[in-house]
Amino acid sequence: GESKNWILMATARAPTNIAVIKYWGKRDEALILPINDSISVTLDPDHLSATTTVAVSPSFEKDRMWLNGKEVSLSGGRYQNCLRELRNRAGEYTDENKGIHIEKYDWNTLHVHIASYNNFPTAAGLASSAAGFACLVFSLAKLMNVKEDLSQLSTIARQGSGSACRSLYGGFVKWTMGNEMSGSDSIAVQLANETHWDDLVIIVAVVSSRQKETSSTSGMRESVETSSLIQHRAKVVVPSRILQMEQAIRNKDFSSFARLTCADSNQFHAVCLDTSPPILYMNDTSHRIISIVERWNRHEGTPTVAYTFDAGPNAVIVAPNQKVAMDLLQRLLFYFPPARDNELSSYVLGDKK
Ligand code: 2P0
Repeated sequence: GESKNWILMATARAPTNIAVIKYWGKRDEALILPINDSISVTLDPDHLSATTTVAVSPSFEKDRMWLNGKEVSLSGGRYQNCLRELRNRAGEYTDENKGIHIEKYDWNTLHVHIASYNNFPTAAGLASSAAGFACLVFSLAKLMNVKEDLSQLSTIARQGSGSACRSLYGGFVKWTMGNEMSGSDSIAVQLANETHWDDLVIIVAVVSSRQKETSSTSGMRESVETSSLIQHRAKVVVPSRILQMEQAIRNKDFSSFARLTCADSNQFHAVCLDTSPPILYMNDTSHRIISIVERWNRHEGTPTVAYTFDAGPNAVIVAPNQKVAMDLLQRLLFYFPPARDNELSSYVLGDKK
């Protein structure tokens, strides 16, 4: 019979992304279809990224996955949906030297092994599902010889975790909510690549490494079910902000970019507070950071730094350049001296390339 003595591998790396116009709320839970468009910045892959190696061999008896060296279950619906979508699009592969020949339909019986690492401590409480699913989908697509473009792959990554669809591209990315029931037009689109506006600096200030109490998935479900503000946000506020944000990015208009970023973070957290029971992702330290940055911007007369908070207390601060980033960091270190206690440990992640 045929040799089972071969193994084929592929490796990829994908960074996480930070939303400046937030995704919060689904209209379809299974397909992960959002109730509004969102826009994000993809970070430099040297920081906060996932690296995934995937392998296939006839000797593998089932699909398996390891996350940071520990085996995790692939039985969840999201993993299964991604694997099914990729297997449906897999192509044939031949390597005559190694005696490997894989037909399209072979992918339905061949099993894969997936090993993924994050280059940041998972315990830091920083989102990892965006980088993780983007990387998983991209590396498997390479392994399985899937001949689809990134926008098609983004519809698969989206079914792993909504925000993951935005991490397939660098630079500034929009996730368009789409209209189709099938989700075929709920895709990521690159607004500008990583060379555009590359003097922006992103600082992640780790406020707490504790695991968040309400997961994004259940949090946004509860918001959709109970918040009335979320409807106004999705239908009226976000559509107008998306247009303004696209323009600010195109024109590298930092003042507008910062104003919209802060306002959208605050409205997302207002929706959380408007949820019943209320969801409190930010803590006292987060609120102090908002006050410090708001005072800083008022002192300058125009926004010169932006803050944004996701489903947890950690602050993400965007500065227009290294100089402003260093000045702001110095101010933060004055209010949160590292010697005293670990209430806040900030580190610069460099420019967003
Ligand atoms: C975002 N967040 O746009 C928003 C802002 C958190 C706050 O996307 O259920 O992990 O897997 O689609 O993508 C976090 O939610 O949720 C998120 P699922 P996801 O980045």
